[in-house]
Amino acid sequence: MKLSPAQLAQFDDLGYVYLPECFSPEEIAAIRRASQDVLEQPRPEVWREKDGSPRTAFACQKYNEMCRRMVTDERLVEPVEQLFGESVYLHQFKINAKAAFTGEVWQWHQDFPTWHKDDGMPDARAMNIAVFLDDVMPINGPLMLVPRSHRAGALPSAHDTVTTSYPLWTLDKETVTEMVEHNGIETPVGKAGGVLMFHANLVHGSAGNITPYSRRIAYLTLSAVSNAITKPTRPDFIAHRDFTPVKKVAAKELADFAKNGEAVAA
Ligand SMILES: O=C(O)CCC(=O)C(=O)O
Repeated sequence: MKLSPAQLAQFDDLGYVYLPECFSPEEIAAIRRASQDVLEQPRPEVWREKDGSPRTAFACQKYNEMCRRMVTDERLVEPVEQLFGESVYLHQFKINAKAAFTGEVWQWHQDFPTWHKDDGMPDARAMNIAVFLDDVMPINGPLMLVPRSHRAGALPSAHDTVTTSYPLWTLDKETVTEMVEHNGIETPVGKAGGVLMFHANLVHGSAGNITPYSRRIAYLTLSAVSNAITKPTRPDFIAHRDFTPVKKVAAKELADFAKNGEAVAA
């Protein structure tokens, strides 16, 4: 799946592009079952909020077949290859739960500074591509993006190990205020099955979820192969060390697996 010239222009201008209805309801139902399975597992890759509810399941492509298949799906891989003009490898895969009632905040940040400072990623030639597993609404902790903020490059950040269970290089209030004064805040919302791609230097965050509606999102972080990390300090399940180019497969493969499940796997 390639981005159209209009979508490429939007990505360049705003720093993100939202693609509705990329995955069918049947596929999403199967991915949701997979996410339920991985988020419930008591393993070091599954991080929890302070109250014990799941926050993030990292590297679930290594312990769930549906997640493994998502990593190679052409709908997710091809647009990123197109933007970088080369093959990509998987830097990270995660499912963020943002659970009903208890899902906590993601502080304001850009992704690249964390990848650069913690993993030794050379350039902002990587990005998150998010698959909405639930309907993302204005009320259940949607991603909040500051459009055009990617043009500012990597902004000064501080290591926050206190606010949530997940350490992150975050932006201070003054920086966020200045960015927002110029550009505002946008919240791409939409039905489960939509896909959101955003630039590694786009300022973003999300509020807590006190609604009865969970807001699960799966994220592939794909990096240009020429941009492999050089000094990883985080565990392999957070910053992968396998820089093999992802070999994309046709969307039909995942659709068939969602339909026939174990029969196909066997
Ligand atoms: O899922 C969210 O609300 C935010 C996740 C995020 O910003 C990240 O993983 O960098």
